[in-house]
Amino acid sequence: MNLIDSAVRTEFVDIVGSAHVLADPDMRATYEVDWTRRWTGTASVVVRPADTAELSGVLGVCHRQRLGCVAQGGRTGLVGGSVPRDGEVVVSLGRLDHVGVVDVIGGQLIAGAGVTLAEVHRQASAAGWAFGVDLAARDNATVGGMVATNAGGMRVVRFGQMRSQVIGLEFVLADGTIISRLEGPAKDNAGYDLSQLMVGSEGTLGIVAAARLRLVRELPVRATAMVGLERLEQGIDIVGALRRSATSLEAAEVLDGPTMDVVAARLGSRPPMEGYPWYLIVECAGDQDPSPHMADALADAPSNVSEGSGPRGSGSKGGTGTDGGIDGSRSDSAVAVATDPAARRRLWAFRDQITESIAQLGVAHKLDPGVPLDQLPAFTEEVRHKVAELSASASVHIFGHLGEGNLHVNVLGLRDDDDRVDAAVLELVARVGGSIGSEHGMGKAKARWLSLARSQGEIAAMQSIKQALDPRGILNRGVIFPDPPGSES
Ligand code: 2HG
Ligand code: ZN
Repeated sequence: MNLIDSAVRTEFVDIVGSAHVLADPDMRATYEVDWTRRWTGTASVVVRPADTAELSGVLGVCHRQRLGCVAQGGRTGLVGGSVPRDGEVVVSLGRLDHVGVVDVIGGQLIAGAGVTLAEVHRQASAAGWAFGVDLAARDNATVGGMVATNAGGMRVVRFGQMRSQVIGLEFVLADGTIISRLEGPAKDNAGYDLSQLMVGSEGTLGIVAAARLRLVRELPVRATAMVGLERLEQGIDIVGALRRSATSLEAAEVLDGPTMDVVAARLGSRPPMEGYPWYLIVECAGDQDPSPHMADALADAPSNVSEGSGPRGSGSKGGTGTDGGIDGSRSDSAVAVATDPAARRRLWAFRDQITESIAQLGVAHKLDPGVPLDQLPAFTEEVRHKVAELSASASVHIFGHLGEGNLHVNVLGLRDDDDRVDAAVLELVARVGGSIGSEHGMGKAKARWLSLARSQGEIAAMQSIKQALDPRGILNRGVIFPDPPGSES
């Protein structure tokens, strides 16, 4: 528990101004809970620096005073990595929201830690470029948090995770030292790449102030398909075939039947086909309409493929989704393809709205395993079986990024502090050689299971790095590494 006396508070006020040092419980409240409502705690104070120099000053005070601190962006990380536990200083990065001019020749953009993903997309697109990472949380997730967690999302299959978009960072070490790699040539191998070390470090090694991001070429024509699957294996085959044959596979997402049901209920609209245990959403892009290239791969779908069908999956030849309507009776086809933007958006709504739809039903336990593709179908069965065995009241929703074998397991109906299901699923993941933190990282939610995922040698090396960069252990205590026995935050 940090004790912040008035002298320390005055130091913060001198750096960021009194309007940006929030000590009043009402003012702190929104910073003390994350998007899921599962992760909450108490901050001694919330400090809101406006730029890198102020951030450095704030960390300098925390370091001198040995005050635990938590960096915070959009609070959409889902594993409790951005909220305080017990009296930490919350360093909110929302005011670092400057976006630089797009480098239209080099295809780059510099964005402050507090810039939302949606804003990065807007700026890139206005300059004739695109950004390679997209998430359903795009309106809230911010650049700093996305870098710190190596965010993935729905286009990893094409462009990789946040790590692949980072050319360089400006960040601040625990003692206030500023490291700036926002300028200079994009290709630079003079020693360790400290920017990349920060990516995925979950705020435990330093705090990101700004990022120099790589942009990608926007392919102008897109086709989105939803496919009803009798078995998950069919989806894996389709994605494999699309990878081999289609011009550019940009997304390969999957959701199970229970998840589709809750999303459809929230949207108040029916998907183009119903009654399947799994639904696949794939998107390809190209300079020309990619849907003809998709047809062969989609032929592996369980029922007839209606090449060029409208989004009802009506089987009509020729038009590619220009009728725009996907509300209506159950399609006689397992495939619906859409090419016009409105129809594509309606298909994507069934994916984009998943997390919100589940949150409406309660506070979910969220896991994000990555499992080798050949093990994935059996793994999902085992997960359902395990959950049913451990809790009669629990319901399971499985969805996620089929391209990477990264599925989200959301379990509703469990007490917040009952982690038997979490433990069982993570042990299962480890047994099949998967990742227990495939996308969201470890946060506080999974720290206690780190040894399932990393060898003793790896953990020791990670701890040496932590010790070197944050010798007083002030940054994001309890995240990634479990607390040593008997310690306090
Ligand atoms: C997604 O893929 C996000 O939509 C959120 O990673 C996953 O809500 C979740 O568990
Ligand atoms: Zn995800």
